[in-house]
Amino acid sequence: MNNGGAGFSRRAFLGAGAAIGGLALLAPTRAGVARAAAPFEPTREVTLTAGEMELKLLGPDKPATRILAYDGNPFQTLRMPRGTRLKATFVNGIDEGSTLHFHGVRMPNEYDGVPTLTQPLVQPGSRFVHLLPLDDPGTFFFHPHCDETGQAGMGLAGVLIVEDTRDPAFDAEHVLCLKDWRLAPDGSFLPLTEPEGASKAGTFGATRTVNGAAAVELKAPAAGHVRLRILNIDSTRIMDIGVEGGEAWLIAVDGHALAPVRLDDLPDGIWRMGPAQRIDLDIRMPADGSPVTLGDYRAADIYRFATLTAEGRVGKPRKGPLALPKAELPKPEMKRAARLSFTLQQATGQAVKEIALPADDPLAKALIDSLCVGATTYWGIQSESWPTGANRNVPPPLARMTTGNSYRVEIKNETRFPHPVHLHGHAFEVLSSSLDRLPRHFADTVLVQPGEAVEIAFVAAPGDWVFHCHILEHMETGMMGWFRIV
Ligand SMILES: [Cu+2]
Repeated sequence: MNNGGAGFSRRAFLGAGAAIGGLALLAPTRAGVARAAAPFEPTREVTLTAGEMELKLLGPDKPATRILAYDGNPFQTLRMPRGTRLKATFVNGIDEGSTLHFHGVRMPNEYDGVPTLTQPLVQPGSRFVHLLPLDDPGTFFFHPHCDETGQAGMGLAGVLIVEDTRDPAFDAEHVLCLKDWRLAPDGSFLPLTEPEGASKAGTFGATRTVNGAAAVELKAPAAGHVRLRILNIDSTRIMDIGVEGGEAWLIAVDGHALAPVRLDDLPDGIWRMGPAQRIDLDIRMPADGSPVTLGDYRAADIYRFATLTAEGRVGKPRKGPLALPKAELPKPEMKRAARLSFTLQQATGQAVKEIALPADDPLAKALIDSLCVGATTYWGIQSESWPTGANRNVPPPLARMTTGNSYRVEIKNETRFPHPVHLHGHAFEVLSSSLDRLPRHFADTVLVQPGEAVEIAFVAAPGDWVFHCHILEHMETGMMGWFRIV
């Protein structure tokens, strides 16, 4: 498999059985704190097998591309009701190690899918069982958490929709997965990462798609309300999502409901979405049957990816917005919250420390040879970098926190590039932005612009949770740390 030109073969890990065995022994005790007292009784079981398949990304009469997908479906989409107890078995059918991470889902730490920190790498032909209580409704997704630039870059991702029977009835609903691809004219992949990109804004694809096509045409009744679940599953690209021709409201961010915001009332009339971020929109179709278009307005050359065409007409038009039920998430206690601050940094030579865990920490021993690491360090958080290249020492946690306590965390971006910052295992409240551009909302990933400081707050859940940039090349070249919550 193409490992994206990162100059580092993940196959080297195949010989690391001893270290992985050691970690497997550690896992039950390390994760014990997160285990719920009640036995987990699955109400739904799925198997997700990662493998290769062909998809015509360049066009119907052009050569096909061998992409990666779960169960032979590009962006395999699962739907299940809120309250589901999901047993998801990940089967690794590709030829390098992988794991499965359910992005944005609050869960016991042991099922979080971060190799070395929460579980061993799943070797080719092996499997790992995730037991997930799906108590939060919303639009989530899942993807590997090792060699993400390579595996997710080649398409390995799926959608998890947790439905809520209390939601208002929409007249139509569509899911839109936005991702670009780095393809040569013969359909093969170009290198998925290059130093010029990894050290700056990222290595961009030139073939832009929505649900694997250049654009889609969707149906909705005139005067009806359409729910659009839009996912940015690109490795790199930040998108400015805008709507023309109909009224549009932002009704959820990263799956979590917020008080509806008219898109036109946001700065520039767009919602800026970094990799891994999702939004739900309520779009009211024009009564006269005219179409609505959706686009990414970030570049002068607008990418119009979807057209909503009227088909039929609703009997009783409803005004908007159709708000979702209020998100039921742990509410941080602002008065008692401890304050922390982390700075996103560009790593220049010695600027990033190489500090290891204490040698007697059992985790440190288990990490050797089993990390999914990039080739070079370009980035850091608070003067620490996730291991890259020959440095296999995981830094100490960025913070040690106490389960159930509230934390108010400032994220400052001192670099010249935007970073979508993701915290595993939590839904945090985005409180404020120094650029004053964000409404207050819950999220699992927040985009922090150059020079911006964003403040988030959350109630700490037990476990070792990574905190990282979701521009995959930034993550793999150092911009990842972790919180230890006990
Ligand atoms: Cu970044």
